[in-house]
Amino acid sequence: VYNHMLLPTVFKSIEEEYHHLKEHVQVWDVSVQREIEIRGKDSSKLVQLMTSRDLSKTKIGKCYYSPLIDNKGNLVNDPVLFKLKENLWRISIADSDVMLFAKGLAIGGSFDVEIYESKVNTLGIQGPKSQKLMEKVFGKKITELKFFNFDYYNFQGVKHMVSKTGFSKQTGYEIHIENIESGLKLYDHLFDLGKEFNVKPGCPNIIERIESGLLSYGNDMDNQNNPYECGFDKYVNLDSSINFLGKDSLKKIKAEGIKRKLMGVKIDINEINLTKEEILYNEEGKEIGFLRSAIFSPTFNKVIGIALVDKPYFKESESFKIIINGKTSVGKVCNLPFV
Ligand code: THG
Repeated sequence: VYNHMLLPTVFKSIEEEYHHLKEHVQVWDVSVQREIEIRGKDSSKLVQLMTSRDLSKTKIGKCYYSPLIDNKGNLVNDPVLFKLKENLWRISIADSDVMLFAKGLAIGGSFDVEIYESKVNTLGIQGPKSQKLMEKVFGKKITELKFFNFDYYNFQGVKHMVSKTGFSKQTGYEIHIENIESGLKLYDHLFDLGKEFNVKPGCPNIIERIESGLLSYGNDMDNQNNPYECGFDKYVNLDSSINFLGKDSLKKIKAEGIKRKLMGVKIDINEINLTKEEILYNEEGKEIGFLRSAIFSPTFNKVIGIALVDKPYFKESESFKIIINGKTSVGKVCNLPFV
């Protein structure tokens, strides 16, 4: 369950789909990435208030991965922002209720804005052959679209917003469908034209996303974590004159230095079924962190994962012990991404 909707996590097998995603192209229904629109005179002021990323030089047609922060400096969400017009933003959210947070701020601060969940449903086209497929569907012009940009492309007389974004590092696009009728035709068309590229239905793949270091809000981090603990340093702009919630808290956190950090881990076992956060121990049996996501990686031939690791253990090659199903195994901390 993601944003009160169902998101598929696997069709046949996670490993089979992992290999397919890295070689071919997949079509993902990622409409759970609800898109919250903020429109009106104060829209830019409100969106800036919610994120630590400096939006003062943002441009229409560009996308911005931006941590949303509360007054304590903790993460509320980590959406992709789309600047549609000077006074119109779309916030493509991870799994938490951003619309209500935004409305609360807008009401409390008497902002002149309208906030609503748009009727956009997003299709992900991910994999190394995604550009070939998109070119066949939308024409040559789409090959000029750059990473984290969006534009509008014609399909059978209907314009669709397409961004070069997505929750994989295998290159890909997202089609932000507003016209459902055309969207359904487009869906079938993608599978018809995609035959020569071995297109398959898919969904965010946990092996690929962990290897690529794509973090998942609600799994790897949540409202107990600040952006520095998540390695989002480049999305925190404390030195400019922008005004956002938690700015003072983040200045303090930065000055004091973080006490824990999300890191990659490699564990010498061949399978894992993570149902709770498992503790990491050092040689002396001291708790040094906990595992938040994990899966067997056929590429590393061991279990890989993302763990919140305490200072001073959050460094490459630090070894730890972990007890899975009553059996003690060993592992090593590593930097993200894995590949
Ligand atoms: N697509 C869209 N919305 C989303 C997601 C998505 N909302 C929720 C969730 N996924 C947000 N998580 C991420 C995480 C990383 C990236 C995108 C969404 C990503 N990051 C770039 C990188 O790591 O190279 C950074 C881009 C930048 O510098 O701005 O791609 O998948 N629509």
